[in-house]
Amino acid sequence: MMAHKICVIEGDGIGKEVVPASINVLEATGVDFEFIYAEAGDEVFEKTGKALPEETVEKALESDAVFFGAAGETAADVIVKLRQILKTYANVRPVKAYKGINCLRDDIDYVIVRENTEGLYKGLEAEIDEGITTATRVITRKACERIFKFAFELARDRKKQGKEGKVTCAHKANVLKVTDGLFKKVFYEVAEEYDDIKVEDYYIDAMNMYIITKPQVFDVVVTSNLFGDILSDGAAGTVGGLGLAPSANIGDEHGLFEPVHGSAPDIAGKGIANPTATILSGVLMLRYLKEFEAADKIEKALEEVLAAGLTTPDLGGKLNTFQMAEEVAKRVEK
Ligand code: GGG
Repeated sequence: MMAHKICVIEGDGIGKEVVPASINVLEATGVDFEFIYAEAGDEVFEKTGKALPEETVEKALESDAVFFGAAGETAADVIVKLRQILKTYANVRPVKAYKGINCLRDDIDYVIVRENTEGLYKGLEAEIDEGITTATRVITRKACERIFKFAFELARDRKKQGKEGKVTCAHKANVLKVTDGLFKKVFYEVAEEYDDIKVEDYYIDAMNMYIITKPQVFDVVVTSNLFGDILSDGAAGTVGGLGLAPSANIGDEHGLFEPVHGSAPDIAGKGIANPTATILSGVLMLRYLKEFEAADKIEKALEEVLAAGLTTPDLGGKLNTFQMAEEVAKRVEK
């Protein structure tokens, strides 16, 4: 077996802490990795004037997967750009309650699927006149069909594992009549190909309430780019916070794995960032690489560590980032 070639981009702030800590956990599995390090973000922008150097893009394109930390002020030119370059059109953000964590309910287990290539994050902003700015929201039939098919296939896979088999579409079609009008229309068209999967749709503002008032009813939630970015941070708050929220960016040719959180400049350098979101992103990466046994081992070890309260201070524990990751690694090695 060839080693899995992983492009590692720590990025900014706490990315420089949670990524190396999580790599220690990945290495504890014994899976053969070749880690190739690359730079991106605010720091490299200050040094070179480029937030996403060409060399980094080349390394990302040549790798089997990208393991990313956090973006800061240059997020639009780094992580949003990289997802577009790699054509990772589905941003998969699991929302799951783990034992030992103070969650809204202990039966929360759903996945937000965020369209990752267009919407308001297409980057089409302009100052059309002094004090008048615009942003163009791009919603195309092609990207809608692709993301809805992805969401329905995911719901089918989850149904096989005992989940309900339901896709909820979140949009604002009553106000954004043209763009979200198309989004909602294509959702129901694609749904016709999946008569084994239940469907429903909500306005994004109502959805924002429902992830708090009835999070246990959701299975797969699909939405557009900006709505998904906002919704998933709120959802993370219902299961212990951003320190526990992983994500996978999936395309037909590439996969990029990163915690949902950003660079957290308020705690960067203090060694107290929670590595869980990045460790779980590593679990998603292992499943993408078909290393299922190693993925299950890490998730089980992490569950034990969380349940035992061997955590960073955000979860009430006394450990630092590397100590918490080490507790997971020790249990993986056993
Ligand atoms: N690891 C994710 C990250 O760096 N997030 C910072 C951010 O601003 N991201 C924008 C986005 O997820 O679209």
